[in-house]
Amino acid sequence: MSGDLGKLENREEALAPLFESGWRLVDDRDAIKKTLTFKNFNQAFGFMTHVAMLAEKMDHHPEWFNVYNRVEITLSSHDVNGLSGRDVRMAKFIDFSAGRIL
Ligand code: HBI
Repeated sequence: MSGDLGKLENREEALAPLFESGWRLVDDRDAIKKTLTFKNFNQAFGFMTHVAMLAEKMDHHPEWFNVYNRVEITLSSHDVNGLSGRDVRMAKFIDFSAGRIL
C-alpha cells in the first residue's frame, strides 16, 4: 500500500490505538513489541501461521520468539531502520488474529 514504505508519519495518531491494545515501544530502537499468551501451543502456533501468511504476502516479517503458549513479537522495518506504516498494519492484523483465538 502506498504510504507504508517510508518512516512512519503521524506517529502519535498511528500508534495510539496500538498502545491501547497493549503494544509498547522498545527501549533501545524504533520498534514496537507485544507478548501474547494463548491457551496452549496449538493456539500459539496457529496464530503464528496466520500471521506468517500475511507476512509473506506483505513481504514484511515480524521478529518473534515462541515458547509453548507464549509469543513475543517485535515489529520494525529493517529497510527504514525504524517504524513504518507496514508495522502499524501488521500490528493491527496481529491483534485481529489473536482476538479471534483468545
Ligand atoms: N521485514 N520487518 C521487516 N522489515 C523489512 O524491511 C523487510 C522485511 N521482510 C522482507 C524485506 N524487508 C524485503 O524487502 C528485503 O528487504 C529483505
